[in-house]
Amino acid sequence: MKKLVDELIKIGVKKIVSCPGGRNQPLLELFETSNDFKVESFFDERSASFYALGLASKGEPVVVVTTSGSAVAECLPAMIEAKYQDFLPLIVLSADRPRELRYTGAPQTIPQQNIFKDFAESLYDFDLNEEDYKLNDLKFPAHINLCVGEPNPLKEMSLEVNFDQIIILSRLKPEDFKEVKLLLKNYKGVIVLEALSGFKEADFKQAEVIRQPDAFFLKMNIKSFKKIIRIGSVPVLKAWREADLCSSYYLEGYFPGAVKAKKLAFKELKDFILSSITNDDLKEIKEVNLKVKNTSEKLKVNYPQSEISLLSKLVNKIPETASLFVGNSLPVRELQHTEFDKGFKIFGQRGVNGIDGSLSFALGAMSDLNEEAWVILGDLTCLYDLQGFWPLLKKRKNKTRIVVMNNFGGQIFKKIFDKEYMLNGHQLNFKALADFWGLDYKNDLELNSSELESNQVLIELNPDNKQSKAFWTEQVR
Ligand SMILES: Cc1ncc(C[n+]2csc(CCOP(=O)(O)OP(=O)(O)O)c2C)c(N)n1
Repeated sequence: MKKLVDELIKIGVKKIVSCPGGRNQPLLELFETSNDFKVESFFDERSASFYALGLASKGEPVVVVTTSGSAVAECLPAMIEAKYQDFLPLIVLSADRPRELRYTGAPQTIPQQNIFKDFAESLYDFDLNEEDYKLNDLKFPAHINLCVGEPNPLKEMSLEVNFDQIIILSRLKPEDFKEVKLLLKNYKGVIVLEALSGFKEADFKQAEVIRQPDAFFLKMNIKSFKKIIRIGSVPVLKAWREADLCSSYYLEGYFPGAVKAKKLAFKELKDFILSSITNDDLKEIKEVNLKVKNTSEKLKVNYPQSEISLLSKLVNKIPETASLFVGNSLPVRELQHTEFDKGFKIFGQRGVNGIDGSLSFALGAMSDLNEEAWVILGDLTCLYDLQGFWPLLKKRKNKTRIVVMNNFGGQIFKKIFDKEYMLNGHQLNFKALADFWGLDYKNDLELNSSELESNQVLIELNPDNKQSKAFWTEQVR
């Protein structure tokens, strides 16, 4: 990777516009620790690439560095403008998942190597393990796609297979909801119940239901299960990515791009599940599950201002009849820890896990409802879609509550990498934004329902980042 950076120095790159994400962190580390570059950080790839284009219009090549998925796609308009403004020297450098994951349905993996093919004059597709990073015949604008692996802590764990099967139940299309509920009503095995599934624990009285899978699978290797049956769309749970796709089964219609996992039509899934009712002794699983639950209940008391505690209190206030959208990245993960047992109509944006367009998606998905619509977003996710409030100018039938979990930057990356340059930290608050769009503003969770009378409210929550960190650290201990 260092060789690629040297190539960039050779062609005269001095300015880097960085858009942090999980995948491009090793690249950003190289740019940040080099004295050869001036690095400016953005969270919105569309603005970042136009900013880079403005810099490039002065003549020197400028690189915008993105993570994978829709983040790369957000650079398309600037790439188009670069070409049609007489080939301005813009370079989009995108990090990609390892090549072997292409076309496997792995999360945040889209075929992005040719995404600018009609507009970039040079396209390169490198793999981290390749020696040769030569930018031969470079013409502008250019796209360099770089496949980067990511460390996999679960690979270190023992590979003993102790249990037969586990079901991961995530978000379903409305037309499949009832049938799946019926199918699993008397199931006696283990079900991971994702928060976005919209099911309640009480829907599966016979099963051992895991509600906090991220914590659970840190204590138990997902590879202890011989078969992993995925019902619904891409799980939020990270560990399922570690599972061997050859042992994975999924319901037809939900796993775009998968080639190795085994597809089952609903009828086959039904036969498969009913014929393989597991005889596993679930004692160990029950113990781990209980331990995870008890720990998180204790932590909610000990750290009342942590994000998970605030989210738990919030979810308790939301009427069961409401619809709920939960954004990436921490909010949706944290919802998995709140153990709410309400059958919300629930939405997320987990196709490629983008933080772009979330508010707009949410308001579209929840338009024309009679019941309350709740939207929970991280601060950068909200800022990414500032104009997404637009539909609220027209009178909507339902009450809309937009909750911003303002932890002052992309704290997900502080949690994973503990590097300031990944954070896009800020001191902004959202009161002025509420005023601008004519929404009521609250920033206290001790709201009583009369305070939530008005039709459209923006609620800003400011968690204590130290408490949030302590919660996570102790939860996974
Ligand atoms: C379009 C797009 N660009 C970049 C990313 C990488 N990314 C994932 S989470 C995140 C930060 C989110 O910050 P915030 O909304 O404040 O939520 P929190 O850090 O609290 O999870 C970013 C930039 C992404 N998922 N989608």
